[in-house]
Amino acid sequence: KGKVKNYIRELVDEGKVIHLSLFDPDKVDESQVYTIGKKLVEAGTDGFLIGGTLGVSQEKLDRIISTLEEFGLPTIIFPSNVNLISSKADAILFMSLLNSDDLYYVVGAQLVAAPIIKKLGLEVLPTAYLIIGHGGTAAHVGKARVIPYDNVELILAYSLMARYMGMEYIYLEAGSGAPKTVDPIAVKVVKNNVNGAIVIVGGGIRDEESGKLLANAGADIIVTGNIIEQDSEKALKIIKGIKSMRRS
Ligand code: 1GP
Repeated sequence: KGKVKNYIRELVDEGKVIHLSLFDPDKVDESQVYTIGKKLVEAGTDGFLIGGTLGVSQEKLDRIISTLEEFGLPTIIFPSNVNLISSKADAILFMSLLNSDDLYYVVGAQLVAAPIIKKLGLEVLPTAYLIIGHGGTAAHVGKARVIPYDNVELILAYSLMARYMGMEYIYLEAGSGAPKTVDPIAVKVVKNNVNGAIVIVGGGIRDEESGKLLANAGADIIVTGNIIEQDSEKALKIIKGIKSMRRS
């Protein structure tokens, strides 16, 4: 119990920045999952997130998790809805889209999911999901009242709220495929004020430089999705860049 949480905490305590590779079961070519996964692991990725907003079937989800499991790194579900729960995974980001206008994405799906997660015995990572800037498909489907990229005050207010509610992970999301990442300044302000919460940053990270800037700003976990499928060499560079960093 608490295996994934401890794994993350230990890496952070060692001063390392964590990289998670996101696989969207709807987008990825299944026959490539093992080959790509192997390269990511060799480059130093610390684990896998599996999830996507549209068109995910349970069977495909299970198969992809089973393939990734072979690398011995944590497999974590990144759910967009209740259909993305799998007993094959090690843990699930139990997310609430705090800036959604639709209660379903704040507490509704979570209500339906909770008893299922209990039955499966999945490890839960309590996560505030904040959609910022571009927001991508997730913002549209999740009816997010998107927080502007430069509204640091609002990003911080949401993050503090999440922390005071007891959430341990804060995911600052610019949206998959976003033209611009979350602003490193926002990451810095959040990290400095959330009293040890793990800050996850993702959306639009396509080069080593952006990954490093966000990590330098205080991101504990960097997530890359699209770039893995679009240009795996670039993805490997991002990982190596992040993994070469140490915090004091
Ligand atoms: C999306 O944060 C993730 O939910 C990753 O985004 O696909 O743009 O890397 P990208």
